Amino acid sequence: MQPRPNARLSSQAMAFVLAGGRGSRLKELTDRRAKPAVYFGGKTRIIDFALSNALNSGIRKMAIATQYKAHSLIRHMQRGWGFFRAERNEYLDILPASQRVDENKWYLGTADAVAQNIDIVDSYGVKYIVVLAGDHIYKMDYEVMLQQHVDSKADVTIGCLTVPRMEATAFGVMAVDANMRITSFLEKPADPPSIPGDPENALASMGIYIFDWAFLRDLLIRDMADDNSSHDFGNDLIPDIVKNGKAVAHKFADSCVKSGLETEPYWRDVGTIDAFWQANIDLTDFVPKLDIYDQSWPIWTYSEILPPAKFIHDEETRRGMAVSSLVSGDCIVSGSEVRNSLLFTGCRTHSFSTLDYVVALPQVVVNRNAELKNCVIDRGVIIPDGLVVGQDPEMDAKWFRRTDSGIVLITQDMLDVRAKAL
Ligand code: ADQ
Ligand code: ADP
Repeated sequence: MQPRPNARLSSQAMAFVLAGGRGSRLKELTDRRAKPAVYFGGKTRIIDFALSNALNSGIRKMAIATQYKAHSLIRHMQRGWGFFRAERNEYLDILPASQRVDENKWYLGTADAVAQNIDIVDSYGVKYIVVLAGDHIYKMDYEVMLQQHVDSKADVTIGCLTVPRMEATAFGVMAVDANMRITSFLEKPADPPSIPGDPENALASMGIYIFDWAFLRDLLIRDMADDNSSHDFGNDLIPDIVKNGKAVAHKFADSCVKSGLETEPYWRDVGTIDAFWQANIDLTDFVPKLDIYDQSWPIWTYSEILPPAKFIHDEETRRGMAVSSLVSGDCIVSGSEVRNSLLFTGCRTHSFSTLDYVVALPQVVVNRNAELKNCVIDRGVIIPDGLVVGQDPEMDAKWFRRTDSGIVLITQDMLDVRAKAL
Protein backbone atom coordinates (compact mmCIF):
# COMPACT_ATOMS: atom_id res chain seq x y z
CA MET A 1 0.00 0.00 0.00
CA GLN A 2 1.46 3.40 -1.00
CA PRO A 3 1.49 5.97 1.84
CA ARG A 4 -0.47 9.17 1.28
CA PRO A 5 1.90 11.93 0.07
CA ASN A 6 1.29 14.07 3.16
CA ALA A 7 1.15 11.21 5.68
CA ARG A 8 3.19 11.69 8.82
CA LEU A 9 6.47 9.83 8.54
CA SER A 10 5.66 7.99 11.77
CA SER A 11 2.80 6.24 9.98
CA GLN A 12 5.41 4.69 7.68
CA ALA A 13 7.69 3.70 10.55
CA MET A 14 7.97 0.99 13.14
CA ALA A 15 9.69 1.07 16.51
CA PHE A 16 12.01 -1.81 17.33
CA VAL A 17 12.61 -1.72 21.06
CA LEU A 18 15.67 -3.50 22.45
CA ALA A 19 14.70 -4.78 25.88
CA GLY A 20 17.05 -7.70 26.36
CA GLY A 21 19.84 -6.26 28.46
CA ARG A 22 20.30 -7.17 32.09
CA GLY A 23 21.11 -3.82 33.70
CA SER A 24 23.39 -5.48 36.23
CA ARG A 25 24.30 -2.19 37.93
CA LEU A 26 20.80 -2.11 39.38
CA LYS A 27 21.91 -5.11 41.44
CA GLU A 28 19.10 -6.99 43.19
CA LEU A 29 16.42 -4.85 41.50
CA THR A 30 17.19 -6.75 38.30
CA ASP A 31 17.78 -10.15 39.87
CA ARG A 32 14.37 -11.31 38.76
CA ARG A 33 13.27 -8.75 36.20
CA ALA A 34 14.88 -7.13 33.17
CA LYS A 35 15.88 -3.48 33.52
CA PRO A 36 13.10 -2.26 31.18
CA ALA A 37 10.60 -3.90 33.57
CA VAL A 38 11.89 -2.05 36.63
CA TYR A 39 9.27 0.28 38.08
CA PHE A 40 9.68 4.03 37.70
CA GLY A 41 7.71 7.10 38.73
CA GLY A 42 4.88 5.66 40.82
CA LYS A 43 2.78 3.82 38.26
CA THR A 44 4.95 3.04 35.28
CA ARG A 45 7.85 0.81 34.32
CA ILE A 46 10.95 2.03 32.52
CA ILE A 47 9.95 0.57 29.14
CA ASP A 48 6.70 2.56 29.16
CA PHE A 49 8.68 5.71 28.36
CA ALA A 50 10.14 4.48 25.04
CA LEU A 51 6.84 2.85 24.06
CA SER A 52 4.79 5.93 24.99
CA ASN A 53 7.19 8.13 23.02
CA ALA A 54 6.63 5.90 20.00
CA LEU A 55 2.86 5.84 20.46
CA ASN A 56 2.60 9.59 21.10
CA SER A 57 4.81 10.21 18.04
CA GLY A 58 2.23 8.41 15.92
CA ILE A 59 4.00 5.07 15.51
CA ARG A 60 1.53 2.17 15.52
CA LYS A 61 3.82 -0.75 14.76
CA MET A 62 6.18 -1.94 17.45
CA ALA A 63 8.34 -4.93 18.18
CA ILE A 64 10.02 -5.57 21.50
CA ALA A 65 13.03 -7.90 21.67
CA THR A 66 13.42 -9.50 25.08
CA GLN A 67 15.71 -12.12 26.52
CA TYR A 68 17.06 -11.69 30.04
CA LYS A 69 14.51 -12.43 32.85
CA ALA A 70 11.67 -11.38 30.60
CA HIS A 71 8.71 -12.86 32.48
CA SER A 72 7.45 -9.78 34.31
CA LEU A 73 8.27 -7.61 31.29
CA ILE A 74 6.20 -9.80 28.99
CA ARG A 75 3.38 -9.94 31.55
CA HIS A 76 3.42 -6.15 31.76
CA MET A 77 3.34 -5.82 27.96
CA GLN A 78 0.41 -8.20 27.68
CA ARG A 79 -1.57 -6.45 30.40
CA GLY A 80 -0.77 -2.86 29.58
CA TRP A 81 -0.05 -2.72 25.89
CA GLY A 82 -2.60 -5.11 24.47
CA PHE A 83 -4.71 -2.42 22.85
CA PHE A 84 -3.09 -2.53 19.39
CA ARG A 85 -5.58 -3.70 16.79
CA ALA A 86 -4.57 -5.46 13.59
CA GLU A 87 -7.84 -4.25 12.01
CA ARG A 88 -6.46 -0.71 12.33
CA ASN A 89 -3.10 -1.79 10.95
CA GLU A 90 -1.56 -1.64 14.42
CA TYR A 91 0.90 -4.27 15.59
CA LEU A 92 2.82 -4.94 18.75
CA ASP A 93 4.93 -8.07 18.82
CA ILE A 94 6.94 -9.36 21.74
CA LEU A 95 9.97 -11.16 20.39
CA PRO A 96 11.71 -13.30 22.98
CA ALA A 97 15.06 -14.72 21.88
CA SER A 98 13.15 -17.83 21.01
CA GLN A 99 15.30 -19.87 18.71
CA ARG A 100 13.53 -18.53 15.63
CA VAL A 101 16.57 -18.74 13.39
CA ASP A 102 18.62 -21.43 14.97
CA GLU A 103 17.73 -23.73 17.85
CA ASN A 104 19.09 -22.54 21.18
CA LYS A 105 20.46 -19.31 19.81
CA TRP A 106 20.06 -16.25 22.00
CA TYR A 107 20.37 -12.77 20.60
CA LEU A 108 24.07 -12.06 20.35
CA GLY A 109 24.47 -8.30 20.02
CA THR A 110 21.71 -5.72 19.62
CA ALA A 111 21.85 -5.90 15.81
CA ASP A 112 21.35 -9.66 15.99
CA ALA A 113 18.08 -9.05 17.86
CA VAL A 114 16.77 -7.25 14.76
CA ALA A 115 18.45 -9.61 12.29
CA GLN A 116 16.76 -12.68 13.79
CA ASN A 117 13.40 -11.03 13.19
CA ILE A 118 13.86 -9.73 9.64
CA ASP A 119 10.80 -11.60 8.43
CA ILE A 120 8.60 -10.00 11.09
CA VAL A 121 9.84 -6.50 10.26
CA ASP A 122 9.26 -7.30 6.57
CA SER A 123 5.67 -8.24 7.36
CA TYR A 124 5.00 -4.76 8.79
CA GLY A 125 5.64 -3.21 5.37
CA VAL A 126 7.27 -0.06 6.76
CA LYS A 127 9.72 2.30 5.12
CA TYR A 128 11.56 3.36 8.29
CA ILE A 129 12.70 1.57 11.41
CA VAL A 130 13.29 3.44 14.66
CA VAL A 131 15.56 1.36 16.89
CA LEU A 132 15.18 2.23 20.56
CA ALA A 133 16.54 1.08 23.89
CA GLY A 134 13.84 0.08 26.36
CA ASP A 135 15.69 1.34 29.38
CA HIS A 136 15.83 5.13 29.36
CA ILE A 137 13.62 7.80 30.89
CA TYR A 138 12.86 10.70 28.54
CA LYS A 139 10.18 12.21 26.35
CA MET A 140 10.87 12.58 22.65
CA ASP A 141 8.84 13.04 19.48
CA TYR A 142 10.43 10.67 16.97
CA GLU A 143 8.54 12.36 14.10
CA VAL A 144 10.99 15.29 14.39
CA MET A 145 13.92 12.88 14.10
CA LEU A 146 12.30 11.02 11.19
CA GLN A 147 11.90 14.33 9.36
CA GLN A 148 15.60 15.10 9.76
CA HIS A 149 16.46 11.58 8.60
CA VAL A 150 14.46 12.04 5.41
CA ASP A 151 15.62 15.63 4.77
CA SER A 152 19.31 14.78 5.21
CA LYS A 153 19.08 11.57 3.14
CA ALA A 154 21.12 9.79 5.81
CA ASP A 155 21.80 6.06 5.91
CA VAL A 156 21.39 6.27 9.66
CA THR A 157 20.32 9.07 11.96
CA ILE A 158 21.50 8.77 15.56
CA GLY A 159 19.94 10.52 18.55
CA CYS A 160 22.65 12.20 20.62
CA LEU A 161 23.10 14.34 23.68
CA THR A 162 25.77 16.32 25.42
CA VAL A 163 27.22 14.60 28.48
CA PRO A 164 30.17 15.46 30.76
CA ARG A 165 33.26 14.11 28.98
CA MET A 166 34.27 11.62 31.66
CA GLU A 167 30.78 10.10 31.82
CA ALA A 168 30.98 9.47 28.09
CA THR A 169 33.08 6.33 28.63
CA ALA A 170 29.76 4.43 28.90
CA PHE A 171 28.49 5.71 25.54
CA GLY A 172 29.18 5.76 21.86
CA VAL A 173 30.95 9.09 21.34
CA MET A 174 30.86 10.98 18.07
CA ALA A 175 32.28 13.99 16.27
CA VAL A 176 30.13 15.91 13.77
CA ASP A 177 30.69 18.49 11.02
CA ALA A 178 28.72 21.73 10.56
CA ASN A 179 25.88 19.78 8.87
CA MET A 180 25.65 17.26 11.73
CA ARG A 181 27.23 14.56 9.62
CA ILE A 182 29.07 12.17 11.92
CA THR A 183 32.78 12.14 11.08
CA SER A 184 33.93 9.71 13.75
CA PHE A 185 32.31 7.28 16.20
CA LEU A 186 33.98 5.48 19.09
CA GLU A 187 32.04 2.93 21.14
CA LYS A 188 32.71 3.41 24.87
CA PRO A 189 36.15 5.03 24.52
CA ALA A 190 38.41 5.05 27.59
CA ASP A 191 39.38 8.65 26.87
CA PRO A 192 36.36 10.25 25.18
CA PRO A 193 37.08 13.08 22.76
CA SER A 194 35.43 16.36 23.76
CA ILE A 195 33.23 18.62 21.62
CA PRO A 196 35.45 21.16 19.80
CA GLY A 197 35.37 24.40 21.79
CA ASP A 198 33.74 22.62 24.77
CA PRO A 199 36.48 20.60 26.52
CA GLU A 200 34.23 19.52 29.44
CA ASN A 201 31.61 17.76 27.32
CA ALA A 202 31.24 15.05 24.71
CA LEU A 203 28.56 14.22 22.16
CA ALA A 204 27.12 10.83 23.12
CA SER A 205 24.84 8.43 21.31
CA MET A 206 21.47 7.83 22.98
CA GLY A 207 21.32 4.41 21.33
CA ILE A 208 18.41 5.64 19.16
CA TYR A 209 18.84 4.90 15.46
CA ILE A 210 16.64 5.57 12.44
CA PHE A 211 17.26 3.67 9.21
CA ASP A 212 15.42 3.12 5.97
CA TRP A 213 14.43 -0.50 6.47
CA ALA A 214 15.73 -1.56 3.03
CA PHE A 215 19.17 -0.19 3.94
CA LEU A 216 19.34 -1.79 7.38
CA ARG A 217 18.02 -5.09 6.05
CA ASP A 218 20.92 -5.38 3.58
CA LEU A 219 23.41 -4.37 6.23
CA LEU A 220 22.09 -6.96 8.70
CA ILE A 221 22.29 -9.75 6.16
CA ARG A 222 25.91 -8.84 5.45
CA ASP A 223 26.67 -8.53 9.16
CA MET A 224 25.17 -11.94 9.95
CA ALA A 225 27.63 -13.52 7.56
CA ASP A 226 30.59 -11.74 9.14
CA ASP A 227 32.28 -13.96 11.72
CA ASN A 228 34.41 -11.06 12.96
CA SER A 229 31.36 -9.02 13.96
CA SER A 230 29.83 -9.01 17.45
CA HIS A 231 26.52 -8.13 15.71
CA ASP A 232 26.03 -5.01 17.75
CA PHE A 233 24.87 -1.58 16.60
CA GLY A 234 27.36 0.42 18.68
CA ASN A 235 30.35 -1.84 18.12
CA ASP A 236 29.91 -2.92 14.53
CA LEU A 237 27.15 -1.40 12.37
CA ILE A 238 27.38 2.25 13.33
CA PRO A 239 31.21 2.54 12.99
CA ASP A 240 30.88 0.82 9.60
CA ILE A 241 28.28 3.31 8.33
CA VAL A 242 30.28 6.28 9.67
CA LYS A 243 33.24 5.03 7.62
CA ASN A 244 31.51 3.85 4.47
CA GLY A 245 28.16 5.65 4.36
CA LYS A 246 26.32 8.67 5.70
CA ALA A 247 25.56 8.87 9.41
CA VAL A 248 23.90 11.99 10.76
CA ALA A 249 23.42 13.13 14.35
CA HIS A 250 20.10 14.32 15.70
CA LYS A 251 20.55 16.51 18.77
CA PHE A 252 18.11 15.75 21.55
CA ALA A 253 18.18 19.37 22.76
CA ASP A 254 17.17 20.66 19.29
CA SER A 255 14.55 17.94 19.08
CA CYS A 256 12.98 19.08 22.35
CA VAL A 257 12.77 22.67 21.10
CA LYS A 258 11.29 21.64 17.74
CA SER A 259 8.68 19.35 19.25
CA GLY A 260 7.91 21.83 22.05
CA LEU A 261 7.97 18.91 24.46
CA GLU A 262 10.55 19.98 27.02
CA THR A 263 12.14 23.34 27.73
CA GLU A 264 15.12 21.67 29.37
CA PRO A 265 16.13 18.36 27.79
CA TYR A 266 15.60 15.50 30.25
CA TRP A 267 17.13 12.08 29.60
CA ARG A 268 18.23 9.61 32.23
CA ASP A 269 19.76 6.18 32.13
CA VAL A 270 18.58 5.05 35.55
CA GLY A 271 21.12 2.25 35.42
CA THR A 272 22.50 2.41 38.96
CA ILE A 273 20.83 2.35 42.37
CA ASP A 274 21.93 5.96 42.95
CA ALA A 275 20.62 7.18 39.58
CA PHE A 276 17.39 5.23 40.02
CA TRP A 277 16.77 6.65 43.49
CA GLN A 278 17.67 10.17 42.41
CA ALA A 279 15.47 10.23 39.30
CA ASN A 280 12.47 8.97 41.29
CA ILE A 281 13.07 11.40 44.17
CA ASP A 282 13.51 14.25 41.64
CA LEU A 283 9.82 13.83 40.80
CA THR A 284 9.00 15.17 44.29
CA ASP A 285 10.71 18.50 43.48
CA PHE A 286 8.59 21.65 43.52
CA VAL A 287 9.00 21.86 39.73
CA PRO A 288 10.41 18.51 38.55
CA LYS A 289 12.60 18.48 35.46
CA LEU A 290 10.52 15.61 34.08
CA ASP A 291 6.86 16.57 33.74
CA ILE A 292 4.77 13.41 34.08
CA TYR A 293 1.59 15.49 34.33
CA ASP A 294 1.71 16.69 30.70
CA GLN A 295 -1.56 15.42 29.24
CA SER A 296 -0.35 16.03 25.72
CA TRP A 297 2.34 13.36 26.21
CA PRO A 298 0.89 10.69 28.50
CA ILE A 299 3.09 7.84 29.69
CA TRP A 300 0.93 4.81 28.94
CA THR A 301 1.10 1.82 31.20
CA TYR A 302 -0.81 -1.05 32.73
CA SER A 303 -3.23 0.65 35.05
CA GLU A 304 -5.09 -1.37 37.62
CA ILE A 305 -8.52 -0.40 38.87
CA LEU A 306 -7.71 0.68 42.40
CA PRO A 307 -9.14 2.77 45.22
CA PRO A 308 -7.63 6.21 45.92
CA ALA A 309 -4.73 6.79 48.28
CA LYS A 310 -5.86 7.29 51.86
CA PHE A 311 -4.29 9.24 54.75
CA ILE A 312 -5.30 8.45 58.29
CA HIS A 313 -4.44 10.93 60.99
CA ASP A 314 -3.84 9.14 64.23
CA GLU A 315 -4.60 11.12 67.41
CA GLU A 316 -2.00 9.22 69.39
CA THR A 317 0.88 9.66 66.94
CA ARG A 318 -0.38 13.04 65.65
CA ARG A 319 0.77 11.80 62.29
CA GLY A 320 -0.81 10.52 59.12
CA MET A 321 0.43 12.57 56.26
CA ALA A 322 2.68 12.80 53.24
CA VAL A 323 4.29 16.05 52.08
CA SER A 324 6.46 16.81 49.06
CA SER A 325 5.74 13.25 48.01
CA LEU A 326 4.03 11.22 45.31
CA VAL A 327 1.56 8.70 46.67
CA SER A 328 -0.03 6.28 44.20
CA GLY A 329 -3.44 4.62 44.22
CA ASP A 330 -4.30 2.02 46.83
CA CYS A 331 -1.74 3.39 49.30
CA ILE A 332 -2.72 3.88 52.95
CA VAL A 333 -0.56 6.22 55.01
CA SER A 334 -1.74 5.59 58.52
CA GLY A 335 -0.37 7.38 61.56
CA SER A 336 2.98 7.84 59.87
CA GLU A 337 4.95 10.66 58.33
CA VAL A 338 6.09 10.54 54.71
CA ARG A 339 8.35 13.27 53.34
CA ASN A 340 10.11 13.73 50.00
CA SER A 341 9.22 10.19 49.05
CA LEU A 342 7.58 8.26 46.27
CA LEU A 343 5.15 5.48 47.13
CA PHE A 344 4.17 3.21 44.26
CA THR A 345 0.79 1.51 44.01
CA GLY A 346 -0.57 -0.33 47.04
CA CYS A 347 1.91 0.65 49.77
CA ARG A 348 0.95 0.71 53.43
CA THR A 349 2.71 2.65 56.18
CA HIS A 350 1.74 2.08 59.77
CA SER A 351 1.72 4.17 62.94
CA PHE A 352 4.83 5.87 64.30
CA SER A 353 6.82 5.12 61.13
CA THR A 354 8.70 7.84 59.25
CA LEU A 355 9.85 7.84 55.64
CA ASP A 356 12.26 10.45 54.26
CA TYR A 357 13.56 10.32 50.70
CA VAL A 358 12.23 6.79 50.27
CA VAL A 359 11.34 5.14 46.97
CA ALA A 360 8.92 2.33 47.87
CA LEU A 361 7.99 0.07 44.94
CA PRO A 362 4.48 -1.46 44.74
CA GLN A 363 2.94 -3.23 47.73
CA VAL A 364 5.59 -2.31 50.26
CA VAL A 365 4.40 -2.55 53.86
CA VAL A 366 6.15 -0.41 56.46
CA ASN A 367 5.28 -1.63 59.91
CA ARG A 368 5.12 0.42 63.11
CA ASN A 369 8.03 2.48 64.42
CA ALA A 370 10.21 2.01 61.35
CA GLU A 371 12.46 4.96 60.50
CA LEU A 372 13.58 4.89 56.89
CA LYS A 373 15.75 7.39 55.08
CA ASN A 374 17.45 7.50 51.67
CA CYS A 375 16.38 4.07 50.50
CA VAL A 376 14.85 2.08 47.68
CA ILE A 377 12.53 -0.72 48.80
CA ASP A 378 11.78 -3.54 46.36
CA ARG A 379 8.24 -4.60 45.46
CA GLY A 380 6.27 -6.40 48.14
CA VAL A 381 8.86 -6.01 50.91
CA ILE A 382 7.53 -6.11 54.46
CA ILE A 383 9.55 -3.76 56.62
CA PRO A 384 9.53 -5.11 60.19
CA ASP A 385 8.47 -3.18 63.25
CA GLY A 386 11.13 -0.70 64.40
CA LEU A 387 13.61 -1.13 61.52
CA VAL A 388 15.94 1.85 61.28
CA VAL A 389 17.69 2.52 57.96
CA GLY A 390 19.73 5.52 56.86
CA GLN A 391 21.22 6.47 60.23
CA ASP A 392 24.04 3.98 60.82
CA PRO A 393 26.09 3.31 57.66
CA GLU A 394 27.69 0.22 59.16
CA MET A 395 24.39 -1.46 59.99
CA ASP A 396 22.94 -0.46 56.61
CA ALA A 397 25.89 -2.05 54.82
CA LYS A 398 25.78 -5.12 57.04
CA TRP A 399 22.25 -6.15 56.15
CA PHE A 400 21.40 -4.30 52.96
CA ARG A 401 23.07 -2.98 49.83
CA ARG A 402 24.43 0.46 50.63
CA THR A 403 25.95 2.51 47.79
CA ASP A 404 29.02 4.70 48.27
CA SER A 405 26.80 7.75 48.38
CA GLY A 406 24.66 6.23 51.12
CA ILE A 407 21.55 5.05 49.28
CA VAL A 408 20.27 1.75 50.68
CA LEU A 409 18.51 -0.92 48.63
CA ILE A 410 16.27 -3.25 50.67
CA THR A 411 14.86 -6.51 49.34
CA GLN A 412 12.84 -9.22 51.08
CA ASP A 413 15.70 -11.69 50.69
CA MET A 414 18.00 -9.34 52.61
CA LEU A 415 15.41 -8.91 55.36
CA ASP A 416 14.93 -12.67 55.58
CA VAL A 417 18.68 -13.19 56.02
CA ARG A 418 18.71 -10.49 58.71
CA ALA A 419 15.70 -11.98 60.49
CA LYS A 420 17.34 -15.42 60.60
CA ALA A 421 20.59 -14.00 61.95
CA LEU A 422 19.03 -11.90 64.71
P1 ADQ B 1 24.84 0.18 25.95
O1 ADQ B 1 24.32 1.15 26.94
O2 ADQ B 1 26.02 -0.68 26.34
O3 ADQ B 1 25.26 0.99 24.60
P2 ADQ B 1 23.52 -2.17 25.08
O4 ADQ B 1 24.02 -3.12 26.10
O5 ADQ B 1 24.00 -2.34 23.67
O6 ADQ B 1 23.66 -0.67 25.54
O7 ADQ B 1 21.97 -2.19 25.13
C1 ADQ B 1 21.16 -1.30 24.39
C2 ADQ B 1 19.72 -1.76 24.56
O8 ADQ B 1 19.57 -3.04 24.01
C3 ADQ B 1 19.26 -1.89 26.00
O9 ADQ B 1 17.93 -1.45 26.07
C4 ADQ B 1 19.35 -3.37 26.32
O10 ADQ B 1 18.32 -3.74 27.22
C5 ADQ B 1 19.12 -3.98 24.97
N1 ADQ B 1 19.91 -5.18 24.69
C6 ADQ B 1 21.20 -5.42 24.98
N2 ADQ B 1 21.59 -6.60 24.50
C7 ADQ B 1 20.51 -7.14 23.87
C8 ADQ B 1 20.27 -8.35 23.16
N3 ADQ B 1 21.22 -9.22 22.98
N4 ADQ B 1 19.02 -8.55 22.70
C9 ADQ B 1 18.06 -7.65 22.85
N5 ADQ B 1 18.22 -6.49 23.48
C10 ADQ B 1 19.44 -6.23 23.99
C11 ADQ B 1 24.33 1.50 23.64
C12 ADQ B 1 25.12 1.95 22.43
C13 ADQ B 1 25.95 3.19 22.77
C14 ADQ B 1 25.03 4.25 23.33
C15 ADQ B 1 24.27 3.71 24.53
C16 ADQ B 1 23.24 4.72 25.04
O11 ADQ B 1 25.93 0.90 21.94
O12 ADQ B 1 26.64 3.66 21.64
O13 ADQ B 1 25.77 5.40 23.68
O14 ADQ B 1 23.54 2.53 24.16
O15 ADQ B 1 22.69 4.24 26.24
P1 ADP C 1 7.68 -7.62 38.92
O1 ADP C 1 7.76 -7.07 40.30
O2 ADP C 1 8.67 -7.05 37.97
O3 ADP C 1 6.29 -7.70 38.37
P2 ADP C 1 7.97 -10.15 40.14
O4 ADP C 1 8.90 -9.81 41.24
O5 ADP C 1 6.54 -10.36 40.47
O6 ADP C 1 8.13 -9.12 38.98
O7 ADP C 1 8.47 -11.44 39.38
C1 ADP C 1 9.54 -11.44 38.49
C2 ADP C 1 9.90 -12.86 38.19
O8 ADP C 1 10.53 -13.44 39.32
C3 ADP C 1 8.71 -13.73 37.90
O9 ADP C 1 9.12 -14.67 36.92
C4 ADP C 1 8.41 -14.41 39.21
O10 ADP C 1 7.77 -15.63 39.00
C5 ADP C 1 9.80 -14.55 39.77
N1 ADP C 1 9.84 -14.49 41.23
C6 ADP C 1 9.26 -13.59 42.03
N2 ADP C 1 9.55 -13.83 43.33
C7 ADP C 1 10.34 -14.93 43.34
C8 ADP C 1 11.01 -15.67 44.35
N3 ADP C 1 10.89 -15.36 45.64
N4 ADP C 1 11.77 -16.72 43.99
C9 ADP C 1 11.91 -17.05 42.68
N5 ADP C 1 11.32 -16.39 41.69
C10 ADP C 1 10.55 -15.34 41.99
